[in-house]
Amino acid sequence: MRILIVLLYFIIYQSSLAQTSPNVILIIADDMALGDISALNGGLSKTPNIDGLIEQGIWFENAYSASPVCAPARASLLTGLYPHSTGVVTLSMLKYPELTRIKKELPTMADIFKSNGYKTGLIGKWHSGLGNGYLPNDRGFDEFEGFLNYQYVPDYHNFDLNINGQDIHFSNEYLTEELSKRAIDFVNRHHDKPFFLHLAHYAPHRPLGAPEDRIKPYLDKGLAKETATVYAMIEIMDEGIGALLTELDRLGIRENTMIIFASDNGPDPMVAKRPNLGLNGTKYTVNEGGIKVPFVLQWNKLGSGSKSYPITFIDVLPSLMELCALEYELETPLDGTSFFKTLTRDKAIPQRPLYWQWNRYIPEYSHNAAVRLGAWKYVRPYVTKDIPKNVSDRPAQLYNLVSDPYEEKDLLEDHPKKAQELHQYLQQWTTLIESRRTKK
Ligand SMILES: [Ca+2]
Repeated sequence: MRILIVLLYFIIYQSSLAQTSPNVILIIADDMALGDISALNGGLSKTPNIDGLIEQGIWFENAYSASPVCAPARASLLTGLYPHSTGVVTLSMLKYPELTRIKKELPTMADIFKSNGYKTGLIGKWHSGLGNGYLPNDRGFDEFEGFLNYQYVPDYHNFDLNINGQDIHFSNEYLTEELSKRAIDFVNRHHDKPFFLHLAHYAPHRPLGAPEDRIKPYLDKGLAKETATVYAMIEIMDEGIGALLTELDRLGIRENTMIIFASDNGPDPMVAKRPNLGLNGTKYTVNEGGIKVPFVLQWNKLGSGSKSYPITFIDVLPSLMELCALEYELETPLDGTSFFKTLTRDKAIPQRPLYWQWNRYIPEYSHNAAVRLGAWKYVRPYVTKDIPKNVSDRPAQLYNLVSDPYEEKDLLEDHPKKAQELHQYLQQWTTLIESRRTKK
């Protein structure tokens, strides 16, 4: 009888969660490291509002992007598929338009929210395709106020924004503050109906830049100029998030608004080397430092806590579909798994292999590829930043992330069977994902 009552409670609780059509604000920082969060770095940086979300929300201790670089990570987030299935496998939209746009036949997260009656908006970075039919307003976003690629932002104080198809130049504003202001305006205009807002900040992506008076306190702490600038950029983004949360409170919609904050990949090694919790690797590599990212989901109805099982960006869309009871007939089954039930019950997602691979241009799967299964991670190392022309002969590595989260001790020779098992997983995934990628 007790089991039945508990079960009924969960069914009623879950359906009441789903019936509310919560607003969703998905905030993504660009190239922000886990170690850039004040709560995790002993106060070296200043991120009180992100810290607050972590304290009040659900913190995913082992959250991963789907890629160590921007465009593939974002395509994955927006579709619930591995980057290779989306068609977005490299970075330059101008040089390789066909390798950097989400396939038209795939619905995006925005398409799905929109078809369920949500008002949808993207404020900030797109980087998921150029050309007719591939722009944000074509891909489910009712409103777009942002930049299509890096050419729009030669400087944080001197940039263009595309406002629903029209480019407008800004020379006396600071990009991050402008995006925060527009996000607040969006929730003001749409607070009386369900909305999905994707706020895709550029901070702290290069070109580094922030007002001198915001950099100075970090210089006074003895930090190098570049690191001080990155922390100032992040602090300004954090303030904007705080202002957005205050606005939700003022409008009386905080209770019914779910907020996700994450970063698209690890810190850029070209700028501002800074501590990242001791993780090995950076942006561009499939080592932990390249793909392990901040990820917090805050919604008052879900309470607070932390989850230790691994998730990746492919899990976000299926989870949001369940959390918001979104209906959509998907022709391509999603690669990700919903973590919805783990939030309302004390459970974990069943163990499954998770994959990463990236190189510039057409994928060469022997380069910079990894699979994680439980504690184990098998890595085919990063080779070169140039387009690979050959199969990599660099030896693979095997790590136990529970005993060695910093990937310091290669256990391949000690555990050849485990390495072989994971190698086979990676091979099977490669075959499947490449056939999907090249499917016409
Ligand atoms: Ca990025």
